[in-house]
Amino acid sequence: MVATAAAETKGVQDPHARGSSPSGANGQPIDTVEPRVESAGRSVGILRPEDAGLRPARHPLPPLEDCLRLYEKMVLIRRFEERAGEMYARARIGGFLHLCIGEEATVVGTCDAMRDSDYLLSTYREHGQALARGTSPRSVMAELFGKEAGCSKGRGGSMHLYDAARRFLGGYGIVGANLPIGAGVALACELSGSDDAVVTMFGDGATNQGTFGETMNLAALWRLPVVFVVVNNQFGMGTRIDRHSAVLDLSRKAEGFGVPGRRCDGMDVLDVRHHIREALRLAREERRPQLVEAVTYRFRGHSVADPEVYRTPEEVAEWKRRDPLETFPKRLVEEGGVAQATLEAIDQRAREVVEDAVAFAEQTPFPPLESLYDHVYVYSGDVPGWWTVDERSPDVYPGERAREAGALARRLAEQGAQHEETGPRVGRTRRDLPDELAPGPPNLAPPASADTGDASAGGSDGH
Ligand SMILES: Cc1ncc(C[n+]2csc(CCOP(=O)(O)OP(=O)(O)O)c2C)c(N)n1
Ligand SMILES: [Mg+2]
Repeated sequence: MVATAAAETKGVQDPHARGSSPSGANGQPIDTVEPRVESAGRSVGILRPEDAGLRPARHPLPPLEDCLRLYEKMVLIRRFEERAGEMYARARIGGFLHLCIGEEATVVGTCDAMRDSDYLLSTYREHGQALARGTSPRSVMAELFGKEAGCSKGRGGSMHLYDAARRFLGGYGIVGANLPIGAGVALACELSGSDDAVVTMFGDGATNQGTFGETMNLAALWRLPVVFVVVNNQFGMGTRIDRHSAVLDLSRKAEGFGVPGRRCDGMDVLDVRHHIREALRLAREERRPQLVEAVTYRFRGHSVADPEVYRTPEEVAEWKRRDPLETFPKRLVEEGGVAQATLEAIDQRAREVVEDAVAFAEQTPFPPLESLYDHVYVYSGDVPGWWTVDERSPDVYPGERAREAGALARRLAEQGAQHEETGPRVGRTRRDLPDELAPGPPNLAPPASADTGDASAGGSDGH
């Protein structure tokens, strides 16, 4: 049943095109609730690609050079993230760590369809995007370790990778936050008269955010050169898609705002690349923003701290049978005549690159204490100091000026550095500051806990 509904979306009408009607694809009314798939006696959303109307795609293999590049990137991401997970368990990496293991075909297929001059924005699950765009594994691993040599100078960590040179604009911890920013970058592309385009990737959960509709509306209205990629791994933390979204066919979710969509097999790197290419062509050449839903699955938990009580091992095993790191190389051997030894050498090389990245991240230094406020902007009021943004002044005060402030700034820096050990656990605000700097009653309200539906996942602050 779901397969039928999804198959119909293949021919989704572009609302910009003449003769389109307010009804859905092929003139059919849009159902807000689709039939559920039953699994093990439970009602669930999409469970297998087949249920989403996706048959194992039969795109012919591209030239060998392309095939090996795609495989190499997917393997690098897989090996990188496996090692990152180990490093997190050994407390070499702090904060949160969200792995995209299982989703590599979606990441690599998307990035491979882009030009180097296009812009990419992602979520907190973005190590793969940085690596696929060409950011060095050393600087990504160093960032995870919080080191100065990291691609965000150790300030961002896992969730805030950034590489302006490769036009990778982050890494966003707030669900749905990158949608309007991506549209803004696309508007800048438009206003500057370039033919650069923007790809904004986000999760199935993010399609429920207000920013989703707001962004789709403006993107369609202003005909922005942007492609929205919904990485539908079928869960928002511990909440399955059929418990968080009334519309299960996410490729249609932006239709009412004027952004047509298409669905692809997120476990097939060639299918993803094919659809993103076409979507980018429409966005770039015809100024018609597009949405692409990639149906995929994450093999690991939401973050590394996830007991995964919301799904069964059988379900995970079922999806692992479609692991792109298994199915794609199998095709390369069986249909492309690639020698197994060639693939093994690529894998071995990826392992070595990752080992080198870990060794580099281990030995490279943390940012020096006196640089604590460099590259940091804080809105005034929350944290007092010269390095804040002050709404009463037209100027933005960059962190570098903290040094000019002398001894007091130094005292603040030292207190900040020691805060983990000496500060109160609750609130993490101004309690500890010297009286002369305390800006009024502290806000000690405990952070709101995230609603994770039927099971908890991730860390205490919602990640
Ligand atoms: C605005 C906002 N609300 C809630 C959270 C807590 N949170 C972090 S990740 C997440 C799930 C998002 O799921 P999805 O968009 O499907 O992305 P995925 O993690 O599956 O890649 C939630 C609710 C947040 N970071 N930001
Ligand atoms: Mg998700």
